[in-house]
Amino acid sequence: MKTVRLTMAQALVRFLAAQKVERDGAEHRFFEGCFGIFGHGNVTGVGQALAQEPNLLTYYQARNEQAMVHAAAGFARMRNRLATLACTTSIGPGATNMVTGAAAATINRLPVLLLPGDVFASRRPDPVLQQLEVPWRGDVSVNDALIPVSRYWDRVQRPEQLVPAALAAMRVLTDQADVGAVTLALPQDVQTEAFEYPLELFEHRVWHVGRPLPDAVALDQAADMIRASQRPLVVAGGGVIYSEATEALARFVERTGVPVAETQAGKGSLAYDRAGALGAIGVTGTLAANRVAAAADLVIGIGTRYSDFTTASMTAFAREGVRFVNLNIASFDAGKMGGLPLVGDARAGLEALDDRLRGWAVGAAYRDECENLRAGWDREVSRLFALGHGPLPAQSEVIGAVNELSRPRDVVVCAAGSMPGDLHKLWRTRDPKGYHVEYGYSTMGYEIAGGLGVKMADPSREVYVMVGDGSYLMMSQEIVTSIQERLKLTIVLVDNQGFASIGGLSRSKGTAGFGTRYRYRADGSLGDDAAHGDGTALPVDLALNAEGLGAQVFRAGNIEELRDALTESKKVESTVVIHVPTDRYESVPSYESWWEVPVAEVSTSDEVDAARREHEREAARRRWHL
Ligand SMILES: Cc1ncc(C[n+]2csc(CCOP(=O)(O)OP(=O)(O)O)c2C)c(N)n1
Ligand SMILES: [Mg+2]
Repeated sequence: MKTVRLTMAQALVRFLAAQKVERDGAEHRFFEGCFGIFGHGNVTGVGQALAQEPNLLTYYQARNEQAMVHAAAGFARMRNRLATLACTTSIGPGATNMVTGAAAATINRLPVLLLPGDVFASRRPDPVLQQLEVPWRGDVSVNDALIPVSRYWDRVQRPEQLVPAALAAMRVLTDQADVGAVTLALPQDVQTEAFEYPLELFEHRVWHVGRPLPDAVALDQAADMIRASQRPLVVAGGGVIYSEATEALARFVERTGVPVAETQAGKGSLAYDRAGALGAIGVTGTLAANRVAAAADLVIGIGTRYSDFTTASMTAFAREGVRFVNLNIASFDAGKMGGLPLVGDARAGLEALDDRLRGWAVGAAYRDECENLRAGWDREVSRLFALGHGPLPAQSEVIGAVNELSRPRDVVVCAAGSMPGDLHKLWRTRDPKGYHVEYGYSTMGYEIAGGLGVKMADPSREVYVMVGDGSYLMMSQEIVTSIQERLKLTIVLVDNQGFASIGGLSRSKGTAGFGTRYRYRADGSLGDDAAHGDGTALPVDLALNAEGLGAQVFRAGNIEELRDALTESKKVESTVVIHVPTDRYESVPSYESWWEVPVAEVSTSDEVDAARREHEREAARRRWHL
């Protein structure tokens, strides 16, 4: 067997550069590059390897390790999980900064490869700078914190261990059911140790991503259930988009008349103006989708993991005897809601169902009812887009302006705060990849970093990052990276002076918005209103901050100025930040839905007690789906 003498890090970089993925006959690289922040734990290992052969794997510098994992995840999502970026860090804080990014990737079922440095395998210089010492165990390091948030985790203690570890990592990263963050912890000494690696390890290796069909008997059973139903509803999750099943779904809907409701990850499965498109479902759902869900007798979940936002904390599907058929590549998800599991690829499964349902369609009355609800919802969106609220605009108007002034193929990116819910309800999605809201982990700080990954994955599209002031303050530094890489982002910074979403939640539960507004401390104050404290705003200028990071900044005081800025920003070549203040108290209502958030059973406040009683009334609507 031919071998080549390389350090473990050099071998790893060569291996990563040689990995390919193929689906439907289209073959391409799996790793398009490697993000990294160097420290003593990787600069002379993985860093040396990347520097020695820079053409193998493009190196991207980031500002923060969490952010670079978000960027890699955003990239992978945009590429329908068929490509990603690796992330190399030093040991210690650089490594643990990735924990949040890893959790977000794993929860959203997105492939990212994390390569944290680790303490010396030899243990000779222990405790090395940044090493966690655990008196009761010798083989613990901070990288163990990545175990629960990784779908595969290994520590490469000897150079030859890289061979099985690298192959195992690729299996998980390309397995559509198992996918998530993969961590290979790399002790800093082992990274630099040489070994005679088999040359075959570095040959191009193609990982086939298949389209497995669900079991034929289960498909027959599912088709029987659908034929027997009067009011079926498809709940489209992220799996529809990742499997590129949106056209198959559109054909299915056209033929059968079964309407479609979308989860956050599934938004974009069916263009907003197609017959049968009921839009968002659940807590942040449309009136159309939530009405149809409440009366559905059969729910066909496709590629959804049924989060509480989708099921409205188990209150959305209210009809007695409602049944579920779940088409999902992961048996774990297919088995939820007591449903009939169809374990397989979304597109292949949908086509197989479609074949079995030839000649069948829902009744005309149901089709009409859904169409009326869809049209009614569209009018509600138009109303919210043109509220004319003042003096500060409402957030729905800001969303409307961005939606109207962006092109169909452009991408809107968001993650946390009050905007994901409003975007889920209101955004008119025209392209399957046009809507990118991270709402599995709802990570404050994902927005700009994730948006950067989206832009890297498809530079032909404009990327509109919608970020709240809170998220901006948590993680905006990748603006610098976007400028360095000449990857333009259009960032709409919606400034409502604090955590408006949680403030609203707090007020609705009797706790007056405690701790959610940016104001100087006022002793003894409970609420977030000026009336409670001294009410003085902080001398913070986020637009100036963005300017300082190198962005071209537009300050929009109202909707007209926002529209002008959006138009002007199209002519700018590098990253733009449009700062727009909004009215934190003017929010989009909820449409016949409920989210379970616990309320204190005893308190000294009448408001909290009332909220608790309300909570108990609503909680009584929760269903078991068995
Ligand atoms: C990292 C992180 N910390 C805390 C939360 C809880 N949380 C959700 S939304 C939110 C406030 C977000 O503020 P902002 O970005 O200004 O958006 P707004 O609520 O004002 O729309 C908080 C604290 C979170 N989702 N992520
Ligand atoms: Mg805010």
